[in-house]
Amino acid sequence: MEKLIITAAISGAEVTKEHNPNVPYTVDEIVREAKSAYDAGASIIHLHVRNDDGKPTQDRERYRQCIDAIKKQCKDVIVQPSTGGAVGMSSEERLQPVDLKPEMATLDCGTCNFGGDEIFINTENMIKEFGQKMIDLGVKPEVEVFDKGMVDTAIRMNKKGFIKSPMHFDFVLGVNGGMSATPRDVVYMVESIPTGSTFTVAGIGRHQFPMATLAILMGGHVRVGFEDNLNIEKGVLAKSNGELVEKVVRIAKELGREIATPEEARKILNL
Ligand code: KMH
Ligand code: ZN
Repeated sequence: MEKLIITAAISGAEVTKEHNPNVPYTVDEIVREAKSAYDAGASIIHLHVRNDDGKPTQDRERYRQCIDAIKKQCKDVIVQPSTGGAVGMSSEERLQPVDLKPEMATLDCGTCNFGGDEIFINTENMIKEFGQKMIDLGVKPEVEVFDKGMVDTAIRMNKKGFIKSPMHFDFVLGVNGGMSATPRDVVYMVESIPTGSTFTVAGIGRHQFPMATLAILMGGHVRVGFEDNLNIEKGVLAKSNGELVEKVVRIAKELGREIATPEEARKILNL
């Protein structure tokens, strides 16, 4: 089996210090969390940035500042900015970090409910615009899908030339409004992606470690981090993103799966 790529989604846009005081807002806090994850074995940092008061922003310069600061501490890490941003942001706002030509960025392939009255909007034209911009700037998309219809949309976008092959998917499972997080869901998703694709599984909340374990067993890759889950175990807040990554590394070792370095991750993902 290929080595395991661990992505740490260190910050997100929805979680706050009220949920877990270790959620990072400032540049220094973002770097602290990225370094803890990298030192523990993460090869990719999935990044959302904030203003110092915690408000999510997609500001290009704030991303530049954070990425430069992360790269100083974690030299070879792959930084993958979000183009999802936070619910309600415009396309223009969300696309800003792609101008920095990161190695990767997320490309969300459909609209879904996001709990309460929230709707995370990704129309077909938006997906085309985001996909084309990533092709133009040489950025590899991580195709984020919250249900099976989004896999089908990505495949259509791939056929129309808006996403290049081989595609790399992130199955985000367990969002209120998206697909549930059971072994059956993961098998269905894996069987639905084109041959030659790679995939990561991100389980939300209590689903994080069961989904990670399943992905490890099935030859996929794993995303953990505060964006998706704040607890190291039931009722116990994680002290850092590094602690969440360490737990995945322990599970992977027990199951005989080696951890990919950033260089190895680049080869597996064709970066
Ligand atoms: N914050 C969510 C609305 C992404 O990073 O591409 C969207 C999100 C997806 O987190
Ligand atoms: Zn995200």
